[in-house]
Amino acid sequence: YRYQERKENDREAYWTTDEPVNKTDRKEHKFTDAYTLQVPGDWNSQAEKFLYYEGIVWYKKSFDFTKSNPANKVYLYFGAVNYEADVYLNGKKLGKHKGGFTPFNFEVPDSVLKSTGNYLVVKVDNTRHKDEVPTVNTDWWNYGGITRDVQLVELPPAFIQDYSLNIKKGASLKTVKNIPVEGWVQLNEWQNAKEVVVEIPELKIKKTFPVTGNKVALQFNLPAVQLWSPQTPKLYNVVINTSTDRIDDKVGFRTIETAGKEVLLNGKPLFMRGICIHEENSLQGRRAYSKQDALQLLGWAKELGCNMVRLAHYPHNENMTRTADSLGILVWSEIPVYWTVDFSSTEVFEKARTQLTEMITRDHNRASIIIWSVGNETPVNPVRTGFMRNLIGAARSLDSSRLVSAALEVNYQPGVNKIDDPLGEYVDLVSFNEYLGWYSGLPDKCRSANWEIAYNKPFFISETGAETLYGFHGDSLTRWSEEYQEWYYREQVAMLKRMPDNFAGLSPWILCDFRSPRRNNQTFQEGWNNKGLIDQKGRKKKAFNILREYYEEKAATAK
Ligand code: ADA
Repeated sequence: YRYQERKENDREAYWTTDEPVNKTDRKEHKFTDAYTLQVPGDWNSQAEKFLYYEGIVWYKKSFDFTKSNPANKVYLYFGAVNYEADVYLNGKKLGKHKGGFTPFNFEVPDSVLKSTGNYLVVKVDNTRHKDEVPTVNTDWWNYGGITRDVQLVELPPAFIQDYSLNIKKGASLKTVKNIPVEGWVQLNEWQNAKEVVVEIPELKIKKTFPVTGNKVALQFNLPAVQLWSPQTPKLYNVVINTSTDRIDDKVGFRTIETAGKEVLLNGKPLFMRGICIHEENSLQGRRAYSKQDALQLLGWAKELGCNMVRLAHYPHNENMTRTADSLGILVWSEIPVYWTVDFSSTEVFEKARTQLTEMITRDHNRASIIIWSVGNETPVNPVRTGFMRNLIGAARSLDSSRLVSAALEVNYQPGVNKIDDPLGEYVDLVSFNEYLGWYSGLPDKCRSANWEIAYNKPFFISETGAETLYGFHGDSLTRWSEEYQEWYYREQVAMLKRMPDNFAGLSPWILCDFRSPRRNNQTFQEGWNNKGLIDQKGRKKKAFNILREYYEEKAATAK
């Protein structure tokens, strides 16, 4: 595996096929018996024989439930089901949902709900299809199942659906006194509601707003506030009351914007010391879902010196974004428009837009999230650019208070690496993935790299990385060795130090080794993508320290 012994760009060295390996032929799997599966949880990791299983699983569960008030409404809420869910209660179909990483809910009619012996059945299908989002090819494991919490939610007939609170756009943050805040409260019905009361006890704020429609506009000033930032992730309890319903939440106040070549957090230049993360607990080889999982992943990111994470390549569970809020870690959140989907199809666009809407609806009150990403490495062509541009527009109209980006590809030309994807025109932050020294050439290629960014905007390296197997050692020319990855990071860091001044940060690929059906090099992969800085057993590879040193240096030099 010494570099000289292999051809440059020898893709065989990285994976054996571009098509996913079909170990998932359903005919081979005639599982007819019943199993007990944990929810939340993917099925693949719950029994050895399910590891490769892709197809249909029927879940059933019975429960008793008595409403505390007969007039109340009941909803069945799913944090996420991968990919398709058909939900039945007591033999009646409540609804269907597609999309593996976002929440959905169905109202449970009184005529269906019983006080004892309710029978919930969910048909889950994770079969990949070309016309879905994501499509057939992904470089991550297609964990199937009810992967997040399911909740039965009881609400008063008139309830609060959603709310938003943000520092007013353009507000001056020169003093932390009297900062204007704006927002809204969304009610499912408003005719009998008189007022909405918003309280932030710690700031002694109690404001009353008259109800004149479903959406109640909020506007008030914060007398003195500690802004949310990675250094001071201050969260305030917010209580929203109508006469019939009440919401308790914890929110942080901060602004995020770009100005010329810079990203500004609370009006100050920000350098993002990031890392990419998959929603996976590598130690247990399963989808991550719990608060403990979030603390482990984000804790490692902190140890690395990060102030930011890119949650690739789909919306992660809410524990991640809530934990990021409390730990003070900035977040890039993404929808799985990954590589090539059918960009010419309006149905596919609607599927992507639905996931974008569900992601933003769930998390738009999380201070940690500063970037919505509409996709990853989509190949440049006019049809795709129209599709992506419309998604960017959709993200902005759902939430104008954050940056919009997408991980773009580099246009490699002789002597110059160009970032000239036409999408650069429409995003706030020009982001791209590069693997100089892994997918082509040696890491010292970075020394002569010439970057040309066609847009006068801040730019961000959303991926860079090299594979290595923890504990495999050699000289730095030995591919897959820890020394090669270490060298790769050294050369990358040296290159980053020469980047133009609109360089706003990076999120290397990736925090942990992760499962991927594409990665079938038998010596070094065996179904894992090993670009992690941390291996399957939680052990840190040598390159971890290279990146940490760079981040320590960046943190010390303010920006
Ligand atoms: C792509 C892709 C990632 C990851 C990476 C790799 O850039 O965006 O999902 O799989 O390749 O490891 O090669």
